[in-house]
Amino acid sequence: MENQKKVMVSGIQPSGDLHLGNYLGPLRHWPEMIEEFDCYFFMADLHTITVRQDPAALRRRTLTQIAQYIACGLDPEKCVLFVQSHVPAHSQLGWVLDCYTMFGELSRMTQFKDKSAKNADNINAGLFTYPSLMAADILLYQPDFVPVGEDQKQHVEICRDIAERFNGVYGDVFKVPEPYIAKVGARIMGLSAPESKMSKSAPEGCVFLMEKPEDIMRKFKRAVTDSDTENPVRYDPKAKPGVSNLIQIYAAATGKSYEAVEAEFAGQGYGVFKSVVGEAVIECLRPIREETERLLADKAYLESIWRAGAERAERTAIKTLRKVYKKVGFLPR
Ligand code: ATP
Ligand code: LTN
Repeated sequence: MENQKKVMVSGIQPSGDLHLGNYLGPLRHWPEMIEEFDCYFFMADLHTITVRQDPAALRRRTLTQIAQYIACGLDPEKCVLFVQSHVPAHSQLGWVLDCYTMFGELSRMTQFKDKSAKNADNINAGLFTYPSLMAADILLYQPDFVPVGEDQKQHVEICRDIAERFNGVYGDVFKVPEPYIAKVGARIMGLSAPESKMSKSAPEGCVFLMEKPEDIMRKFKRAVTDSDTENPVRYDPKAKPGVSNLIQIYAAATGKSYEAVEAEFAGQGYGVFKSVVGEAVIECLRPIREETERLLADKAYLESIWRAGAERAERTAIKTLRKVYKKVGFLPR
């Protein structure tokens, strides 16, 4: 047991095109992990329908996301890539965990409150029980870590509570995982509204991975800064949220420290700074975009990846599901 590799699992919803926040937050770190850990990465399409979707667009984005995972460096030979809805155990365990998740704790979830405010005409039960399905996604694979951005920490915490509650009744069925949040890039803010996180729901301040270089540059040139002329390029998220966010993006895209970035632009104005950050992001994303386009032209290859991924994921998932069914007292088929 001791010598076994540690396990990681994570997913992103194909609810919009992947953006710089998704990339610099969690996704960029995943390829480093596949050498060291047993990793499961999936497209969270079941979660995506908690908000109404256009079916053709959902299919297209799921396909693009698989290509992007691979283009970002997730070698499908070295990790398991799959589509959540292809592995029924997610929904099956999700239902069981619904029965071990409390109304009160679901009501306190920040994401539920935010999304219900944004979708007031469609506050459906799936949006409410989103966290217990996410707990199922995680617990099926008995992982040690769940690499996500800062905003998902609360969901990993409720997953731990659900696992502990279940284990408290039935013994050690689930491993209780830890969130794994990178320091630089944990929360990339929007370019046009740096007080809220970069999100596809505010597209003018959001840089998408597949965007054209000239559009990316235009967004950076328009990025909100401030009127400080004394010592402009300085990391101070409270007093200078826009500038600090650009420093964070540049540091994450180039691997430089905040101090090195401040030194590099000492005495310079925002015009130069914004162009250099834009250029660094364009160069960071260029190979990903090109590789994604190449992969999307070979649908048969992508299909072979998601098929093999679903089989491998299912082999692990079904073991946990069987154990759970037995513990709760379901009659075996
Ligand atoms: P939504 O706009 O619906 O909230 P999103 O664009 O935030 O969606 P998600 O699918 O919720 O994207 O997030 C996928 C992953 O990317 C999660 O691990 C999340 O924590 C991370 N993430 C999303 N936005 C950011 C951001 N701005 N900075 C850092 N990480 C982010
Ligand atoms: N809620 C996550 C997506 C997600 C996820 C998961 C992440 C669904 N299931 C399991 C980690 C582990 C989000 O990124 N919005």
